[in-house]
Amino acid sequence: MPIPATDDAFWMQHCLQLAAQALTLSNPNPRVGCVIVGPDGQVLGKGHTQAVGGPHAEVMALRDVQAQGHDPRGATAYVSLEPCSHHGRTPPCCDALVAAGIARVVAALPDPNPLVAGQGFARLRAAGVQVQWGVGAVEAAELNLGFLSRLMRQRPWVRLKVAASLDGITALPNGQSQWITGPAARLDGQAWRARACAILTGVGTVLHDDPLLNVRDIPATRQPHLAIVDSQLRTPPTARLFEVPQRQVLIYTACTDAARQHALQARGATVVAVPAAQGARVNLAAVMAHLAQWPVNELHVEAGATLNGALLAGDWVDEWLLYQAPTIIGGGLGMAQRPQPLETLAGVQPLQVLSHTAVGDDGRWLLRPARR
Ligand code: AOF
Ligand code: ZN
Repeated sequence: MPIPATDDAFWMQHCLQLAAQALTLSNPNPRVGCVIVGPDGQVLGKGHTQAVGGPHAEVMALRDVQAQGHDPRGATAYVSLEPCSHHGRTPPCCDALVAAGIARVVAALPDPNPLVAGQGFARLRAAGVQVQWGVGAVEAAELNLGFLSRLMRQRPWVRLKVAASLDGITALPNGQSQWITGPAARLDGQAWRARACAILTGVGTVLHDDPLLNVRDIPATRQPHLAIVDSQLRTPPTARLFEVPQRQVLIYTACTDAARQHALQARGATVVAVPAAQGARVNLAAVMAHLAQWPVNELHVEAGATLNGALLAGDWVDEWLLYQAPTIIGGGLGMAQRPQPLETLAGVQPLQVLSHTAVGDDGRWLLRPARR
C-alpha cells in the first residue's frame, strides 16, 4: 500500500537516507536529501547534494521527476535542510521548487547559512507553498554536525582519532606507533577520514612517521585537505604528504622565516601565519577560526600526544574516535599529554559513550564530552 504524502516522519527518514549518500561527496556543502512525493504517496523523484559546485538535493530530485516523466505540481517535497534562497554556486532551490509547482515543503532543519537563515522558508511561503519544519531535525543535525558547527560556532567539528592498547598506550617510548590496531580498524579509520573536510596533524607526527594522511584502500571521490600545526616550520619540503594529489596542504605556523616559507609554498603548501601561544606553540583558536573560514566542517585529527593534549586542554575536542586493541604494551606514550597536567581530578571532563562496537579484533569507542 502506498504511504501517503502526509506521513511526514516516514518520508523524512527516506530523505535522511538519501542525505547520507552524500556523506563523503558534498563537503563542505551540507549532506542534504530530497524526495518528492505525489498526493497518493507515489515517489515522483529523489536526489541528494552533489559535489561542491554541483546541484543541490532539490534540483537533483526535480530532475529525477522530469526524467521519469512525472508531474510535480501539487506534490510535497521532503528535504532535510531549508531550501536555499541565495545565488551561490547554484541558483536558489526555493525558486526551482516554486517553478515546479510544489505545494508543500517539509524540511528537517533551517539552514544556518546567513545567506539563507529562514529566507528560504519565507520565500516559499510568499509564493503560496505550505511550509513545515522540524521533522527529523535531530538526525539531520547529526548528519551535518560539521556544517552546523562551522556556521553556528565558527569552528569545525573536531573529531580526534586515536589507536591505543588496553593500557592506553599509543606509541612506544621510542615513538614507534604503527600497527597497534588490526586491519579492520585501520580500514574503518579510512572511512572516517573520507567523511572529513580536512585532516589535522602536528609536525612531530610528520617528522616521525612521514605519513601520507590521505584516504586509501576504500573508494574515494575526493581527498580531505591536510592541515599541519608546525610552529617552527620544521615540515620537510621532501615529506611524502606533498605527493598526494587533489588536496591542499595548510601549514599553521608562528615562524616568519621567509626561506622556509618559500620552500614549502614551492611544494604547493599554503603557509598560514598565526600568533604564537604559550610555549612557542601556535594559537589553536586562530587555527580553528581559519579552518572554519577555509571552509572545514568536520576536522579529523590524527596527531601525537602533544597536539592531542593541547586540543584536550583547550577544550577543542568534540568527539573521540578511539580504537582499542586487545593488547597490553606496558609502557610508552599515552593518547594525550596536556601542556600542564591537571592537579585535581575535578578538572577531568566526563565523556558520554555514543557507541562501543567491535571492529575486527579491536574495539571502537565513539565518545563526546558529556555536556555537548
Ligand atoms: C539546499 N540544498 O542540497 C544544499 C544546500 O554554493 P552553493 O550554491 O552550492 O550553496 C551552498 C550553500 O547552500 C550551503 O552553504 C548551504 O547553505 C546550502 N546547501 N541547500 O537548498 C542542498 N546542500
Ligand atoms: Zn539549494
